[in-house]
Amino acid sequence: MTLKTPSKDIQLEFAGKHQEIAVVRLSRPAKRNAVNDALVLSLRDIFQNMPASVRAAVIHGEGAHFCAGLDLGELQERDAGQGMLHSRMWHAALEQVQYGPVPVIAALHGAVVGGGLELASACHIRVADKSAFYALPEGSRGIFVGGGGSVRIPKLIGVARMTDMMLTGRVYNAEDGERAGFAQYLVPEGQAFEKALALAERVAANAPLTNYALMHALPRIAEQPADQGFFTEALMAAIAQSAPEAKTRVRAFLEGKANKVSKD
Ligand code: 1HE
Repeated sequence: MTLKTPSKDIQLEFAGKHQEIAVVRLSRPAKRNAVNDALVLSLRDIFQNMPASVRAAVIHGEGAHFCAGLDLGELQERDAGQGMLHSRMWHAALEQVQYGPVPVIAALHGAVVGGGLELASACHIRVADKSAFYALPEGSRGIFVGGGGSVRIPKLIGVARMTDMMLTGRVYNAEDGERAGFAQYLVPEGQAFEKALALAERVAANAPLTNYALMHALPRIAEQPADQGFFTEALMAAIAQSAPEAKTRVRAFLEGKANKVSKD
């Protein structure tokens, strides 16, 4: 099934046995999936209006690159006030990705740069293939990140690495990028989407409340002082374990009907 979206540069389809996985595709390959205003607003709308049947999402890019970042063609036309509003528009859209209804897995290949890296960093899991490379060319273009990158990217790779990338134009290849923390999975070229979809199917099979806790409670707990974090964790744990689905799943394990943890 395909849904019509406001921008022709972004597509939404559904995959999985029960159409429970949303597949969001940046679809502007001639411009390397550079993100213009219409596209960022459509991204926000897609996550805001996600059908309740969806349990996980995958974001990927059409063509040879995931995303070349902000459409620099539109940048030239903004003054300072408009620039502020524009950045806040990106924040609102990527907030919907990070704190929306379902976990989001980014399938990365080719350029993952500027706003493309900011989008990837708002996702919950990143799978990269060997063609992926990461950069923040804002540094050399005389601008700054504006899509939440200064908040989210240091959480993946640390402030020192991000500062170096922006000051020197350093580009991380796929292997170094995985080691630095950009991606959690590194797969052969051409396989990122397939791997992301397989992970989405596993994520979609979790109890929805567990996924909610991971998306909404964990990042907040991680920002809290330890004493408050422990308390919030206890609240979330109590709520999750009291859900009927948790009781059913634990009983199934005790009765030998659920999968064991296996390293294979
Ligand atoms: C673009 C953009 C773009 C490509 N805005 N038009 N981002 C950047 O600074 C990345 C700039 N892009 C690149 O470095 C390269 O394009 C790539 C490494 C991504 C791909 O290289 P390549 O050789 O495959 O493609 P290309 O020939 O450079 O580009 C193909 C076309 O896409 C070309 O347009 P054409 O009309 O001449 O065919 C490019 O101009 C166009 N294009 N990237 C506009 N970004 C919320 S704040 C976020 C801040 C930022 O993200 S700053 C942007 C950082």
